[in-house]
Amino acid sequence: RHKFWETQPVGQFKDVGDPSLPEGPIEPPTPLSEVKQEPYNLPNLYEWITCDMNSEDMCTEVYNLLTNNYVEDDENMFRFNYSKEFLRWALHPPGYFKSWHIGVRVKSSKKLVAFITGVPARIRARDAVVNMAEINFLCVHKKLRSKRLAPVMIKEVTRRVHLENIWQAAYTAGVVLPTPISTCQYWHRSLNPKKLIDVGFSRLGARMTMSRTIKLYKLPDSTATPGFRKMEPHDVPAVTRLLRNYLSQFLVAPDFDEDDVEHWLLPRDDVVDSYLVESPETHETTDFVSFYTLPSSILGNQNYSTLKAAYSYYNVSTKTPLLQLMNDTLIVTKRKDYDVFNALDVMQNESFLKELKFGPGDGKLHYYLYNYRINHVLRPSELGLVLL
Ligand code: YNC
Ligand code: MG
Repeated sequence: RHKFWETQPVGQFKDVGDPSLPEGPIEPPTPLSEVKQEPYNLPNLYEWITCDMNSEDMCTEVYNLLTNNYVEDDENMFRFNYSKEFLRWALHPPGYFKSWHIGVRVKSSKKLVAFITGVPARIRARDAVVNMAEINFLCVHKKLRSKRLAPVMIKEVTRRVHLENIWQAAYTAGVVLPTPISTCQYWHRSLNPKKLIDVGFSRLGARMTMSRTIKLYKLPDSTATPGFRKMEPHDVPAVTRLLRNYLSQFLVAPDFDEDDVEHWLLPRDDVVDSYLVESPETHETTDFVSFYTLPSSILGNQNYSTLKAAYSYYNVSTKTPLLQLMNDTLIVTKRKDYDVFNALDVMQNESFLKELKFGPGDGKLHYYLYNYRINHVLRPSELGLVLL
């Protein structure tokens, strides 16, 4: 059934729920000298390239490939439209390897037709902190689909990850593969319901008028929590402490140090935003929220071309109730003119989704680990990881 995935060191369907299998690496590392030194073969018309995302031209080529060929919803109404600035951020964390940013070109025309990336991350599974690659942005041009190019892309990124002496990976996908460590769901909070209905993202509820719907989703103009403010560079140590402590409760979560927090969480315009609560009395940092910006192209609508979406990232509440923090976050995103706020049901997100008028999306997001077995399927609330 899965001609490629059956050959890979991943949990197989026949093994799901077998408690006799040990947790941890499925295969031991091989000596680096035994890792294949040459790239995998591509069909003759194509060639591998390593993408320098600091080059404006390269970044534009990748941006164009993804803008036209990356992930769509089931009804092909929307397609992710990651910005160039976002791609640069996502691909340049501390210790990144340029060799893990992989493209495929047509030899004759030099046209970029496929892409896959990895970035290094320390991910904790129960008590073990494991050096992993986070694999993302796998994309094959629409005209080259179903030709078994994806398995070659995956084997090549795996080879290049192995060359850095890293043997595990984490990734998410909308499709079911062998085998998810967890299956999560997106929830959507309308900020601009009229536009969302006009473009077919949402539908007018039964017995609802447009004006009642607009009223239902209305938000106050200003945030409610005293001391709620944007994160600044000097906050990195306090946020790192807060986040490390918070993430320690989940079964699978990133192991962030200060350099990671500086990269992944310091605000960057239209890429990632973070806010925290600094207690007006003690000046302690007690709570934290963050979201990233990922617009979607609206396919074939006369009036609108992009949907501006914010995605919940990492949130921590110790003093301010999470519900209130997230309501303040909705207020911030509404003020910044986002159309919708999206959140997965991971971590403690379930505790605010319904109350804050999020509705469940269709389609699931499956989380996977490569060459690492977890012995039971995690509930989304046991997962402390958000991939971009
Ligand atoms: C997918 N999303 O099952 P079997 S997510 C992994 N992730 O293999 P072909 C996928 N595998 O079942 P196409 C996959 N989608 O026969 C399909 N597959 O064993 C498997 N879409 O290959 C599939 N981006 O080339 C099958 O399929 C085999 O031409 C079929 O290409 C697939 O980034 C794709 O959704 C997704 O661009 C490239 O459809 C194409 O259809 C496309 O004939 C739109 O492939 C964009 C899209 C995927 C977003 C993502 C995470 C990717 C993770 C990859 C796995 C990483 C493993 C760890 C590696 C490092 C290890 C270390 C150490
Ligand atoms: Mg293909």
